[in-house]
Amino acid sequence: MVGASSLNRPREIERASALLSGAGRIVVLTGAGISAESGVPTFRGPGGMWKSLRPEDLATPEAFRRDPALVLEWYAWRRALVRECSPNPAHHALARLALEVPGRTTLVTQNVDGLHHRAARAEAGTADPAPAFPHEVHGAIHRTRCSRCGWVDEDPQDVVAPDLPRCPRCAALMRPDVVWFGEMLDPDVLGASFDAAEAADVCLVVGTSALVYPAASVPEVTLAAGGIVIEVNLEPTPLTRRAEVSLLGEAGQLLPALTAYAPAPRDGAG
Ligand code: BJW
Ligand code: ZN
Repeated sequence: MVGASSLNRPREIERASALLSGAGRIVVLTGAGISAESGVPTFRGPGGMWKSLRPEDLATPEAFRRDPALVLEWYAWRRALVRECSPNPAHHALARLALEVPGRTTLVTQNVDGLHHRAARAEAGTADPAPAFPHEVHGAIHRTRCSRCGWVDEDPQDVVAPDLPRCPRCAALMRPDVVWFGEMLDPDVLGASFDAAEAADVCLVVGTSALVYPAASVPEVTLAAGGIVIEVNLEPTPLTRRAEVSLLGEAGQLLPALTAYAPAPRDGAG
């Protein structure tokens, strides 16, 4: 397996593009890096949120029990930040890829920012372009859910302490509808993601440090089933040595180039 350097990038882009164009099925796993060019901070690496903040203070159920106001304020800040951001060319390229042959490409994202959804609606010109909506394995920041009964609020108000938001059904505290460390992922969402990974000839992995499990297993499932991995990242990750092609660079530049080919509809897709 050959990792590309920035020196051989043009040929490697061509090779990756040919592999994508020839694939019967594709699964795409995205992480925070795909939204970095939209202005959404990543978690790890230079400028990442975990450089100045501790995940155990903000992204665990224990942190929420200990200091719900602190956790809710952090999420309110992030929700406001995301509202001001827009999908970038990488989100748009993936939306087009998923829409061009319905059923061929499955998007799986660890991101909670909703930018894939916004790109999908813009590319499709409809409110519900289902094939281009990703499986959001870590939830969605714009929703809240009851910490006790699970009731979901699709359009919550940002409530500032001391009036913390409470469930209209059982009065327990509402929390972000995201997956924190130590919590289980939704088995249906994770199962659908692994099914797509297993069926895929190519797993395209974009902008993730590939450190957080079980999401990081998505490319591993494709590899175990005999498929290949194409990786797009600013820097090498633990996955890089197992990638057929590793492209080092910005997702917003590389993805439009990678996906700009005429796809051949394949038997069995759809
Ligand atoms: C660019 C770019 C540009 C920048 N272009 N690229 C197996 C082994 C070891 C540990 C575990 C394991 N299984 C489970 C665990 C524990 C834990 C885990 O994985 N820990 C590891 C960190 C060690 N996992 C869990 O706890 C999960 N739950 C679970 O396993 O339940 C079962 C269980 C329960 C109890 C006991 C035992 C088992 C849940 C994980 C939930 C993660 N939650 C978060 C927060 C979500 C909500 C929120 O956003 O607030 O999810 S943490 C954070 O990390 C967030 C992300 O989705 C996730 C992944 O981060 P991501 O997307 O990879 O971002 P970065 O910042 O790490 O990387 C960005 C990358 O982009 C970098 O590589 C850059 O180079 C690149 N980049 N700009 C291209 N322009
Ligand atoms: Zn409730």
